[in-house]
Amino acid sequence: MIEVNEMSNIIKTHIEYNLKTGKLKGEEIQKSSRRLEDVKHIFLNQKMVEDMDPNTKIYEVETYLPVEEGKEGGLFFGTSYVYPGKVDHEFFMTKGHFHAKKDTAEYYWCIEGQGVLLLMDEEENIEAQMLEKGSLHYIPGCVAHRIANTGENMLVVGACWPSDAGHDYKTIEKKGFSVSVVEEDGEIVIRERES
Ligand code: PAN
Ligand code: ZN
Repeated sequence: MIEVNEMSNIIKTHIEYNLKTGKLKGEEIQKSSRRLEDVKHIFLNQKMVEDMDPNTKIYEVETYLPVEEGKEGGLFFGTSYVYPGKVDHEFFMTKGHFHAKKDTAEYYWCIEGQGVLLLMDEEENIEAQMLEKGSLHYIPGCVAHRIANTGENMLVVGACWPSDAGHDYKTIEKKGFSVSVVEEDGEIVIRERES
């Protein structure tokens, strides 16, 4: 291998991205986790939620935010890990959101696992895309997005989005998604929500 001359101005970046696992490493990487008690309202069967351990892990996110949140022209990067599991028939999933600056897009790609990406526009039209290792997903602006883990192992999804996009969780908290990702007779089904 050709060695890098120490006097050259080639620098190493201080962020590592594991291409196999999606893991981000480095001092600037932020981590957050969502347990059942943090996201309990997203699930249909609230009675079942009450019977489960509130500490059940639902998902974790690692983010690299190299510029200030809200700055125009920058990009953010992240890896989301959704645990396998269900509340009643409904698969574990992320809260989901529109971007606060509505017309901002995002890329998702599936690193590991199996799942469904739910996309919902402002008229509540739904598109469900299959997440499987290597799948790439372009999420247009003004479209809410949520991922559900329909497999038996961790679902790992990478993301890249504009640093001025922000997150609007309130609209989804109030209206919800118009469909759920559920298991029915051993099959994965996109079901209209009644409530
Ligand atoms: C992702 C999501 C991440 C967690 O990085 O923020 O998957 O989902 P919630 O934000 O819905 O809890 C993204 O879409 N950023 O814009
Ligand atoms: Zn987003």
